[in-house]
Amino acid sequence: MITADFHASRNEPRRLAQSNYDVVKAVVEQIVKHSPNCIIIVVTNPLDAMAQAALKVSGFPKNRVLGMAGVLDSARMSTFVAMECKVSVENVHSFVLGGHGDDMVPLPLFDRAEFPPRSVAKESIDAIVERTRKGGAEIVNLLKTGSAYYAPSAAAVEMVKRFLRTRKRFSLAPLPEGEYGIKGLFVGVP
Ligand code: 2OP
Repeated sequence: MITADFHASRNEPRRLAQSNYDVVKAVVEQIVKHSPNCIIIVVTNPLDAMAQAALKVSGFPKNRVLGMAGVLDSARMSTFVAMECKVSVENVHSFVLGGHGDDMVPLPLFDRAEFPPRSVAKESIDAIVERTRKGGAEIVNLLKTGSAYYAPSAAAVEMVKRFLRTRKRFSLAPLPEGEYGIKGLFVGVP
């Protein structure tokens, strides 16, 4: 797992890419040296650019370099849904697709929740979608310096567990080659 969100928020992708590229490159070189058969899960922002960098520097096939997006963002969305509906977060399953940033696509699939359907006002749904999109930035702004370490770390661990223990569907950010009509970008897909 690579995580190195130094110095800048994900809303400043150019500056972030410049400061994080060297870190990602150095870490990936060590990964390749010491663990040549591993799967790399890139957590570093800007996610697409850093996953591209990890793929290139590692020389790994694309099925061994993945971005960690959906699990983190879905967990945040589930939290907000649970707070709104006053149910346990354990009973909410959310799905967030697309890029990891303010343009991500949180899907308000409340019908998938394992609790009796209840009407959620459109304004509340819109607020949940918006807060999910800006969840990382919200934490970064609260911390003032550094990045949102805890949720990304927990989400990366959760992603590894799902790889190893379940075949349950979840979203991650691979490099599609035309699947879902997407090519050449690390974005969240099912
Ligand atoms: C996050 O979403 C900052 O991208 C980081 O926690």
